[in-house]
Amino acid sequence: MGHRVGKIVFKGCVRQSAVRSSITSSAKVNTKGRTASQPPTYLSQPQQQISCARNLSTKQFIMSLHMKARCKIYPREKEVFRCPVPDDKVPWSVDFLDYEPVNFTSKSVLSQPVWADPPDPSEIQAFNTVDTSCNVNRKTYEGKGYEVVDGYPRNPRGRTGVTGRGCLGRWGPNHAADPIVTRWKRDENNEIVIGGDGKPVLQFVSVQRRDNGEWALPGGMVDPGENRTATLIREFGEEALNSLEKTDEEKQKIKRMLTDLFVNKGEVVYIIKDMLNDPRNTDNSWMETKAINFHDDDGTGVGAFQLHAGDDAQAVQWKDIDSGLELYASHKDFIKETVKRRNAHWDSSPV
Ligand code: RP5
Repeated sequence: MGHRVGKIVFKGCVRQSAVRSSITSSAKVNTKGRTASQPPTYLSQPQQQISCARNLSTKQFIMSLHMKARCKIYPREKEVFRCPVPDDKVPWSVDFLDYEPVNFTSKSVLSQPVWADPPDPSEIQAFNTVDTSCNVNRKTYEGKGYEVVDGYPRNPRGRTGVTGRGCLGRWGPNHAADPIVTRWKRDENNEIVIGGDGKPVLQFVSVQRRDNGEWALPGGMVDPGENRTATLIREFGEEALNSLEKTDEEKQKIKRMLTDLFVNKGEVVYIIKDMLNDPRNTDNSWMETKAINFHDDDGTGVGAFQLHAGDDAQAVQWKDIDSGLELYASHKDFIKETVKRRNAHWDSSPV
């Protein structure tokens, strides 16, 4: 297949879409011949030129930028280097004539397992809606919807330096669900521990991801047709309680316990629906999630569960929450929001 160039009109200005090469299994070559294994020279990031193209203040704009989704080397691939995208060139509305994204879709995605779309996105007729042909939600949580340019969905948060799907299965949004399970930290006398800022310390269930060793929420991808509560129960059971290794009877018990927690008793504090700053994101494929906080106020419900890592998690623990946490993707933002809503300890440093 040859290269295609498209032009679309956006908010009154005309821009040229990125030239795309075809999506093939050897798709590690960019449009100007740089292979994915040749590291590009990194450009400086002229902060003063930051564009407020999304109608945000400069501060809001910088905060909304996805940094992890522009990481230098694509996750799990030693030889796939993203084309560097300076902050001011992230928005599609800003011209970036030298933009040379690497086109990469992993072999496992191209082999079209059940969780992946066909290699050619023109076979998908249902972007921005629920695709009833396969029960996949292709809607975004971001604004009114995403653009589809030359048949390819376009990442609403802007350029990432990679086209294709990387290691994500779906063109456009890939939906996940994340449980934020919290309790108060207690001392040996069962008293709630107070942090340096005079506020009670929260703990949350965190898993260490097997793929990169980063600590994260025990979330996972929503299967076709699955509702999010079912995803939360399945993922929490597999990653934080090792349900996959249990007997059928134990599995049923875990499922009942988690249904009780997530459906009947759980105190749902809030729900966040957001696009994630996930290192797997590309220009055409990205992660979105619904994160739900379940809080166990007296620590006798889920707070008393015996945690045991399983499946994609190599470790699990109740982690103390404070501003020093480093977590996968945008998970720290979700934790910070939880802290705010529960008026819990965050930062001990003097103001
Ligand atoms: C994150 O990746 C989501 O928030 C969710 O926690 C996770 C889903 O992907 P896998 O863990 O299934 O790889 O962006």
